[in-house]
Amino acid sequence: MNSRIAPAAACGILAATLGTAAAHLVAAVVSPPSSPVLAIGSQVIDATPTPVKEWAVGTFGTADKPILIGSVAVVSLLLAAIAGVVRLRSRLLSTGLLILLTALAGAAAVLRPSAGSLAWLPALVAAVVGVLALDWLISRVVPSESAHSRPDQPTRRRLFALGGTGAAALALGGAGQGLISRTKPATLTLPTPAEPLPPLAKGVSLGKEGISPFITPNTEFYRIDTALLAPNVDPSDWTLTIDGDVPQGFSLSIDELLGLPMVERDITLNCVSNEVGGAYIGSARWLGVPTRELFARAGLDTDPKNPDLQVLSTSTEGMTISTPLSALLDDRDALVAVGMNGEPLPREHGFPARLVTPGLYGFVGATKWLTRMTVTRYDAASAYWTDREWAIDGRVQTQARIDTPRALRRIAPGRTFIGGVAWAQRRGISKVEVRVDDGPWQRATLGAEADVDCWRQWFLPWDATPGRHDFTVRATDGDGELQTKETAPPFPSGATGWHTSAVTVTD
Ligand SMILES: Nc1nc2c(c(=O)[nH]1)N[C@H]1C(S)=C(S)[C@@H](COP(=O)(O)O)O[C@H]1N2
Ligand SMILES: [Mo]
Repeated sequence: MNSRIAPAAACGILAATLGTAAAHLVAAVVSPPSSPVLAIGSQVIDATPTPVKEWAVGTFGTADKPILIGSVAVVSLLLAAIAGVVRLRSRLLSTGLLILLTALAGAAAVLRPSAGSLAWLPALVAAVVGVLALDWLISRVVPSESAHSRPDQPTRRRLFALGGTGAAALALGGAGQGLISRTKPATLTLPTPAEPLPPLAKGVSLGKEGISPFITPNTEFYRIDTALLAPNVDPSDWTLTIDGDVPQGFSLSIDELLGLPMVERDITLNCVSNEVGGAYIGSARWLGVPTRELFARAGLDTDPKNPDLQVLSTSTEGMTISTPLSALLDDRDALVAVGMNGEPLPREHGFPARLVTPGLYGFVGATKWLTRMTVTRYDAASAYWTDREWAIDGRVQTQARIDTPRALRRIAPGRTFIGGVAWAQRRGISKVEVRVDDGPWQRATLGAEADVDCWRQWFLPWDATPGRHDFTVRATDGDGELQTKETAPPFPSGATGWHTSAVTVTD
């Protein structure tokens, strides 16, 4: 018996891998998010409790997704191994187990908000291929129980069956993955803005090596979302709907949206999950339609400051985000953006349209792959992160970050500088101060302000003397308020505290 368990487990794993790979390929053709791997992964993301998610983002950063897929794979393969071993006792039971597993994947796919009408198909393929492959592999690979049955295959043939199945799975899965990543991203032609911004003033950039560039290139812009696969939205199938408590709801096609007068705005966007000193922040020149105009077109005539009202926005893959209605109506120019630094939104950043709300963290104001904005009351509907206990009021905290010298570097003695960025969207930055070791607070030089909703660069000349040195930085916002020294973690309202850093200066 014992000599049969390991081969049976191997058969289970390879049969499930082959089934999953075949399903991945079918999904690549009919609807990528319905691949068992992606569908189950997405459901697990949504079901993960906030503290675990925070821990994962904090520990693995943006590698959290590959790690999640890996964990799901390990658990699935374990169950597949069990199905293989069970097959030795009962064909019915092991087939049942495989069908149950694939049915779960099918349910996960069908329940995704972006599920197409064929979302069940990949799971069915996984079930059929998995069950047939297990039958075939067991008959080829597992030694027979008694001498009375058929003679065993030679070892060489057994290994060949296992290896062949593995190779077939690699080929199918690889072909699927190739198709998914090769799908040509859709694109569109941006209109010229009705209200263009002048080129950025020279002074916004201090021209100092090591300080974050004032405008973050699109390819380096941080990406945070729950989507395992960034939706590949076909603009010709896409609409933006404004509805809910508005007199005249309406929908716009992409051409209708692009035909509306567009404005440009320089806005810094950051994630509530950003630790003090963290990298989940970037600045871009956005092109879009002020949300105010869209709600005016819908005839909205409620009190623009009513704090009980929200806009529940929905994305094509089913994300929901609550934004205070007041923030989308006031003069801050929240945008339905279609352009980012002169290009259509990259797929990872919400193509073809996203919300950008200055002064609010992304999780309450920056819905990507936006498709609907519903005016409603906070007590009538809740959104994804609100359901996970994050703050409703997602106003950004004042922060300053040291970019250079990089933490824990060894640098040469002599004249150098300490530099970075500081932000307090909506309020602006009026002062940045730096303390070296236990010295006095020294006022840093600020780069010019492009907009109160954009970060500012800062630097302080410094004579580096041999030994270890600690830096602390703190910002004061445009209202004269010093950023709080009290430290808070990102959950639930954004991290606070002063950023510190240290370097060693060589002799
Ligand atoms: N559809 C969708 N939109 C989303 C999210 C998401 O998970 N799904 N994440 C939000 C969060 S938490 C942030 S910080 C910003 C990040 O935008 P970026 O990836 O373009 O930097 O997008 C927001 N919009
Ligand atoms: Mo975020």
